[in-house]
Amino acid sequence: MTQPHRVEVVDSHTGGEPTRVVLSGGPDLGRGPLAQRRQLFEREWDHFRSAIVNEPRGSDVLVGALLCPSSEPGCIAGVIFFNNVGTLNMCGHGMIGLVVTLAEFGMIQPGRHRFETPVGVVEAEYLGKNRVTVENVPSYQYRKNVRTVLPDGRQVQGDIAWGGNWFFLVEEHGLELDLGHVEELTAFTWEIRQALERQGLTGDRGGVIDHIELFGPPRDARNHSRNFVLCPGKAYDRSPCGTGTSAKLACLVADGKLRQGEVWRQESILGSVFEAEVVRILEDGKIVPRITGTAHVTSHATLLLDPEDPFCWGIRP
Ligand code: PYC
Repeated sequence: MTQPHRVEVVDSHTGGEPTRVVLSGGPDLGRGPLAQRRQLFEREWDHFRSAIVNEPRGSDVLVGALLCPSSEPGCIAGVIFFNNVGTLNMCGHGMIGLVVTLAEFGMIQPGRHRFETPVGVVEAEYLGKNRVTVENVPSYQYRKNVRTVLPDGRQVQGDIAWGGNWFFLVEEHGLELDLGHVEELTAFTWEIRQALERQGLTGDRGGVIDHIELFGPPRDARNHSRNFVLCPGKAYDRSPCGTGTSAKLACLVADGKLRQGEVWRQESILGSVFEAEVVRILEDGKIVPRITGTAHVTSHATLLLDPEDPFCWGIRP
């Protein structure tokens, strides 16, 4: 009998959205820029991705974080985030979950730490008491007031923006953003996602718009807005979405609705909150967003990957 391969993971959630950090037992992707190692991970290790986050060990909503050595000077680690259908460019809630995990296991102290991601270096500050501020990659509004047409002829207007992933941000939709309407919200945003693809609408340089974000009034008067975010594999983000909030800030600044240093409190569909602000506006007009949120560790486990198990590599479509 072969021994199962052992993978040490720590699970956490950030405002309700789960992250599973692979501490050991992950593939060795070598050295070199993380963007290249991400491609190798996608090409050769997709079965591992699926084993970690998909059923029967995980679920559609889980985001994985593979810790790697960094190739960038000054970074303490590299991280490749992944989900039920592939890898992510960046992940804000995942970065908050990762930092709280590393702090809880004594691997970092309160203070600032830099991480390499496939789309740039991200600085995170562990503030103590489960709180983390993430200074995300430069974010920008790419196109404003873009119309897409759904199969029933309805037109939906939104902005295309980058916040570490590509987003389509919609203000006018007439839907209630609450948990009682998740099925309707998922169906609507999935239709938008497919319509964008059919019409060849993308981010800069053909970037696939794989996150759809709806906005509405907050439930809590201390907040500025509530959102519903559809993720690439059709799960919705339980947190306010760090990269989505970064994209939102970029649009607010581009539209003259938010200034550098002003705080934007983004509420999720669950009511959990990210506090966000623009810390710098770069010469090319891109913004540097800062997102603060809270994560809690929920488990520390050893996953057993037994190749004789017919579902060892997860349930994949
Ligand atoms: O927080 O950036 C984020 C995120 C992306 C997908 C799920 N969460």
